Amino acid sequence: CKDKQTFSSIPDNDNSETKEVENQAVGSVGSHANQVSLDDIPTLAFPSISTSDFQFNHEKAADIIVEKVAEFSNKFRNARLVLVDLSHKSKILSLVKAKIAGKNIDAQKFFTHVGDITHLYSRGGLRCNVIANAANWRLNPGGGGVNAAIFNAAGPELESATKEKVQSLSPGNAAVVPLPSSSPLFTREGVTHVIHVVGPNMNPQRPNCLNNDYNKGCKILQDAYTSLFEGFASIVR
Ligand code: AR6
Repeated sequence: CKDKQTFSSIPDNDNSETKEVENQAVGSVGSHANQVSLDDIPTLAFPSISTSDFQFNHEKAADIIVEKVAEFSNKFRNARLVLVDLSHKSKILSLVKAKIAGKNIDAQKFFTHVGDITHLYSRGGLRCNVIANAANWRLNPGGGGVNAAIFNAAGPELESATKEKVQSLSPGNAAVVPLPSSSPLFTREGVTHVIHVVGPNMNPQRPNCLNNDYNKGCKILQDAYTSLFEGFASIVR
C-alpha cells in the first residue's frame, strides 16, 4: 500500500496518460519519494456487463454502473476503476459519463476509457493490473465480444487457470483468476488477474434468458457489479 497521494494529472477517456504523479506522503524521504508512477496504482478495467450480446437495456445498465461505482469507488483508498469500451461512439460510455456528472465520485478513482481491453497498456498507455471479462456461465473461451478477445489475448494459460479455480458461474457472480506470468496479457499488458463476471441475459438465443424481466435483471446486474468490485477489493487488500 502507498501513502496518501494527490494526483497532478488525471487520465481521461483519451488514449494517453501522464505516468508520474506527485506523492504528498507524510514522512516520505529520498529522491524517489515524491514520484509515484500511475503504473503502480491498482486499477480495474471493466467492460459494460450484459449490454451487447446479452442485450440488456443501456439506460438501466448505465444507472446500475453509476450506482455501484458510487458505492465502491470512494472505498478504495488507492485504486482506480475504469469503464472501457471499444468506440468513441459507445452509447454506454456516453450514458455513464452523463449520469455520473454531479455525483460525489472522485474523478481520479473512476473514469472511462476508449480502447481494446486486451491492449490497454501497449496501445493506450493505461496500466490496469486487473481486467474484468463479461463471461458466459460455462466460462468457455470463444463466443464473441470481450470474452473471446480476452481468452484469445491471454492464451491457453487463462483457460487452464480458470478451470483450476472454478467450473461455472451463475448470473450475478464473479470469479477472480490469477493470470500465470507466462500469459501474453501478463507480459505485454501487466495484467495479473482476470475477473470473470456473468451478467443477466436478455438475448433469447443465449442460455438463462430473462425474457425482459427487468426486476430480476436489474437485481442480477447489481449483484454482478457488487461481486466484481468485491473481487477487485480482495486483490487490492
Ligand atoms: N475491449 C473493450 N470492450 C469490449 C471489447 C474489447 N475487446 N469487446 C467488446 N467490448 P459483450 P455481454 C464491449 O457482448 O453483453 C460472449 O459471447 C462491448 O462493446 O462482450 O455481457 C460471452 O461468452 C460491450 O460494451 O458481453 C457471453 O456469452 C461490452 O464489452 C456473452 O457474450 C460487453 O459486450 C456476454 O454478453
